[in-house]
Amino acid sequence: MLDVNGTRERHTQRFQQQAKIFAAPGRVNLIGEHTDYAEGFVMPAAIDFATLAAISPSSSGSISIASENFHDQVTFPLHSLPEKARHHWSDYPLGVIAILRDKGIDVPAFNLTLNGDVPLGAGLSSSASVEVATAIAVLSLTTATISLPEMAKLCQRAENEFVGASTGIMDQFIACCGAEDHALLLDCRSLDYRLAPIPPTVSIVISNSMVKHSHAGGEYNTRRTEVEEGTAILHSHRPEVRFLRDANVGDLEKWGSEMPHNVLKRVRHIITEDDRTVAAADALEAGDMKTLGRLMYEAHASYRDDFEASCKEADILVELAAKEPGCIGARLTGGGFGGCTVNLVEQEHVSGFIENLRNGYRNATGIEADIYRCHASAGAREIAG
Ligand code: GAF
Repeated sequence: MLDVNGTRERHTQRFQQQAKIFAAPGRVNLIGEHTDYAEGFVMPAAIDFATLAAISPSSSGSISIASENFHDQVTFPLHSLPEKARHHWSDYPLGVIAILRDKGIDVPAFNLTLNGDVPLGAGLSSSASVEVATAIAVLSLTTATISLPEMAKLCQRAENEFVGASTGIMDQFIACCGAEDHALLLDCRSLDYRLAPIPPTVSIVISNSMVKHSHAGGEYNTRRTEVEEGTAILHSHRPEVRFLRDANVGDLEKWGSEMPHNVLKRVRHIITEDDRTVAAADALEAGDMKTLGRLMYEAHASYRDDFEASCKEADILVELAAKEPGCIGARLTGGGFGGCTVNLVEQEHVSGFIENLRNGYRNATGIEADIYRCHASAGAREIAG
């Protein structure tokens, strides 16, 4: 439950000012993993975990950013803001400010309090929610008019150029443009999207393997490099293949043998994942939950076997979920190498599902999983008040 009143009060106590409050959600990706930077398709939903940003203008000539989660505060004069990441929680909001300024936006002095309940390091996009909450709050103090998709691109730049993680557009985009009760099919090339309603009879259950996930670790960037290596081989034969979005399974049959085996597998995951993701959106829109579930299981197998981005704990969670009555589909969600699985579960079975999954996981691994029943939520917004 987002602590809007508490965040507002603590901002007032800390800075002696009334704040405006903004929220930006975390996300769960239903399908389409590591396809965003290959200009392909993803289908995430925003969730009801979010970062709150309480902001007020300041006459001090400085910016102060307090984090309730880290029990810490940083202050810098506007004329000497950090120019690069310091491996500190404040890299994310400071990165956003650096990019806004780089874009020519006149960022005034301000006081900002950040307070989030997106589990950290769980693959639910806590970083994007911090970036987007910061962006929408800071922009409210300026005269700039920036659309939500544009804001997503600026926040992605903050993560790529300032924080130094080579991530795609998915997380920032859904944090900006998510919609209540809907998943969002995003074309990561054109940034066109369509919203697909999640039937009210279906619940999103997220199970945290408790294995920590991080983009800052080398694995995400290594996968990206492998994907680029495979793309370059296909491009040398078919110059119109600039990203794997442009490639198909036939290309792999012709030229896959020129790739190192690991590269071939990464490329195969992405090419087939794009097809699965578009098919999954069609299935969701048609109310064909059986097909959607099958595609989610296939996506997990591809993520595990071809992309090799799963971990044994996530595999156990998916295997256990698949045996449960009412489980439509399950897979590891997000950047991989730990984090959470997403499960679509028929509402009437949710309580039993959660209990059995928790017990089964404890018996198999000795780990106590955090399991969240989530709700597809709205993207970045001001909280009235
Ligand atoms: C992380 C990244 F931030 C996204 O851009 C995306 O690549 C995802 O991993 C994998 O699908 O969340």
